[in-house]
Amino acid sequence: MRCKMMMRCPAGVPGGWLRSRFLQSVRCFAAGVNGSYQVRGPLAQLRDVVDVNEMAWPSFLTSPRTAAVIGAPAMFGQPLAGTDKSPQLLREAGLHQNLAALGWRVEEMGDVDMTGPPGGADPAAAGGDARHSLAVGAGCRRLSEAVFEKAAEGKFVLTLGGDHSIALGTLAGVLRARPDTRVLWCDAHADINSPKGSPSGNMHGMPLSFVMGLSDPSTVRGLEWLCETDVPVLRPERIAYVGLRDVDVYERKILHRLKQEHGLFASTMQDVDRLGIGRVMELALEALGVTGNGDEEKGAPLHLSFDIDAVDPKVAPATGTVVRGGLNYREAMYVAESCVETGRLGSMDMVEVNADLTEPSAAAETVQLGLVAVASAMGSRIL
Ligand SMILES: [Mn+2]
Repeated sequence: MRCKMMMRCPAGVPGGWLRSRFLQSVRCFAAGVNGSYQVRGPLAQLRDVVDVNEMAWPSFLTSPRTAAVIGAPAMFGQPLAGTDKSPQLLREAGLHQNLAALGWRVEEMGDVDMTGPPGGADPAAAGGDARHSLAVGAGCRRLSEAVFEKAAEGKFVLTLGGDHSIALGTLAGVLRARPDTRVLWCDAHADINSPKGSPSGNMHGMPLSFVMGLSDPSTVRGLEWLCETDVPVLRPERIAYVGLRDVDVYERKILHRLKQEHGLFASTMQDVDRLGIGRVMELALEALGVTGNGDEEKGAPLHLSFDIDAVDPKVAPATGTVVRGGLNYREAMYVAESCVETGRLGSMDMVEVNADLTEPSAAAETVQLGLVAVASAMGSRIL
């Protein structure tokens, strides 16, 4: 041992004794685990701990805990091509592996056909009040069936958009299977336009108007099915907004009325500024009646509709309707984490990722953000 040569004994200390103590500790360190790493008492029991991370999951999810992954490659709810590619991009970036690592059995359902009825051009595409309503309606009808089936089987339903018009299908399906469902809408936009009130006619800004019965689906070509199935209307007190910062004139009027008269919870980025995301989420989940009290038998199911444009464009640049001043990275994760911590989360949409709109590296970052937000909502924890 080289350290032996470097030993200098202070005056009065027997050199041989000190040397032997020193060498003993060096040997002990080099050997790694030996007698001095023995712990006794309660600490010793920790050596047998393999999983300290088990969360409370809703009782309506069956065992073994299974995630049904449904692709909804929709692009007709808005004018930019590219949203149709994101289900595949999210899968290729490692979605299944992430979910498996979190303890989920993954049931991949593939992509639902989100195109219009066969037979040529969609008449509503020309600039009607609800653009491409035949395609959006037909796709969402198929999607609602797929979501209903998997939710009714007791699976966690994860739907990968697509633009946000797909929420018309996911909410119709999940509400039919779990009628008490509450909805956390994380978005820069309110998506509650009526066809007449919408400045653009893009249906990704309208899903809530139909699901909440504020617009009559029977008057829109392609959406008639929504009146014919036994889908309960989503009541205003059962939806909470987080992340709002770009609201159209008609939407503002509707939101004011719904807030004042019907108990709708609509928080904006200003609320996040003032209260912090922690308090905003506490208030949102309280308003929905899904506070995390740890009692999984109590409380209603929760659905998280996560529009990637809720996140600031610096963090999530690859999306179609970017608005500055959004949630930062941690705030976005916090939204997802606090939803799953209620023990009531049973379904989620991840929408509006459009990798065609930016440089590849920025697109990959946005896809990655979507992936991490999904993992956070499905049980990924820092500790
Ligand atoms: Mn949206």
